[in-house]
Amino acid sequence: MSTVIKNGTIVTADLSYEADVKIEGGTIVEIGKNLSGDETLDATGCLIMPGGIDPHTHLEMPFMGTYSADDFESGTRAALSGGTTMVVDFCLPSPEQSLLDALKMWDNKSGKASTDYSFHMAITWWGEQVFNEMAEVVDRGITSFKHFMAYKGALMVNDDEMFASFQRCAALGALPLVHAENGDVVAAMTAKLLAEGNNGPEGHAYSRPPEVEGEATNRAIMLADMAGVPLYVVHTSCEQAHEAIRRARQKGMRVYGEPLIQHLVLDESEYFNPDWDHAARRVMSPPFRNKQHQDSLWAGLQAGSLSCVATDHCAFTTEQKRFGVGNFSKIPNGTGGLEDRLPVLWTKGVNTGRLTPNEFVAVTSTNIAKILNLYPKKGAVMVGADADLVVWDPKRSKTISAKSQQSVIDYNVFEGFEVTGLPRFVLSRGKVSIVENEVKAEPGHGKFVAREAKNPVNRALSQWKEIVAPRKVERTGIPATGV
Ligand code: DUC
Ligand code: ZN
Ligand code: ZN
Ligand code: ZN
Repeated sequence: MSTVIKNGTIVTADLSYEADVKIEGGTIVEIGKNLSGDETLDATGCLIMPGGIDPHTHLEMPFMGTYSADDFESGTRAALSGGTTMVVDFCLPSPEQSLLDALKMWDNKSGKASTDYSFHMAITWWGEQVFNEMAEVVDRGITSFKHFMAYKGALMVNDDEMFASFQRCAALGALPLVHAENGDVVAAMTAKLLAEGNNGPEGHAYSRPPEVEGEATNRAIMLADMAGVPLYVVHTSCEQAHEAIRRARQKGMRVYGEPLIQHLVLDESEYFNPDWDHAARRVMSPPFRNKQHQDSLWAGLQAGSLSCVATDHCAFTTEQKRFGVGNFSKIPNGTGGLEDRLPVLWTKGVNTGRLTPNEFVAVTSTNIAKILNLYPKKGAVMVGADADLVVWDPKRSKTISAKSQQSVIDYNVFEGFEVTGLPRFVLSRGKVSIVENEVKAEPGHGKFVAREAKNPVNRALSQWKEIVAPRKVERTGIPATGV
């Protein structure tokens, strides 16, 4: 059984050209003119792009006393509806839990995925067991490790632990990721705000200013450099963090920054909405910033100093958000976006002229596939690549609304956004999963994608070579001790 997508324009990260795409057995088998097959999908007026890859999701994750509401079934259905054909989710061991036990839990949860998926492993504690298990995790195709520099007393790792883990990543050829916010400062500012009676959702934003993120980003970059390992900074939301990334890249260091679609288009005024629920539904970390920070993120995507756009999809219902009435620090952190990332980025990025369609493909798919060692199986329109494709209709419009979304939560942070640019067809390894508004996602169709550990040793900023390989000094006069 073969499928041919006809009459469209192929748009990759490099170029755009008119050709048909033939698919058999879930992969692309031919690209050319006048192809025929058993089934035809008409792409007249449409662009044929690699399906989106979301490098940052939290599906059915235990967090802040509850579980994120979208699981692998509703989450990947939402992903497909918006043109995303792969997610990379965070496997999160609780402190002291074996990484391999946590992985078993994630293996079970992900069985109902409709898209292919991979995992990052979080390092939420440190010890010999974690050090040893990291090798097994890499052998299983999970080659990126996430470190929380915030969430003190829960998920946070200290600098000594993070540095040890970065060195371990370097030895294993794995990529460390950081949630970069100074958790000690956040804890201190939170306590002060609450003591002064600032307990509403706006307190969340006040407790995590851009400096908290800029400092942590810079610290993580320096530690990664000393460990000789590349670094991926998740949810880069502000100029201070972007500046640190830019500087490091200019010095030759492989540091990748990942803005979220939410931070690109929503700003801090959301937290000052008089409706408590409205503000609390937008509580996530880092918080939304002002327009200057948004401009910086867009500039980074244009100039290439920021590499990709994610969602950090971690959706909570209004009822869950209300755990934090009277104390903003108890509002579960997280927002949704899986279904909306591509249409919103297209509308606010491509339709405004900020990004070319090729840059759009780069930041939503190809760059991510390259950084996470999924390319060209994913992120490519190429013979031999998986047929994870979106046939994108740049003229189709809708108004985003919770009423018509796939996510199970009862609101949408992009409610009322008019988007132009939506999928006509979405294919997951050749399976037609979306036909405009019709969802044909098949829970269980998604497969785990193992990734290789092949990150280069990275040493660019510091002059640590001599310290890493210490030079012994022959001395003639050594004073007697204790005199
Ligand atoms: N930030 C969030 O808002 N939610 C999940 C975890 C995180 O770092
Ligand atoms: Zn985070
Ligand atoms: Zn996250
Ligand atoms: Zn299937």
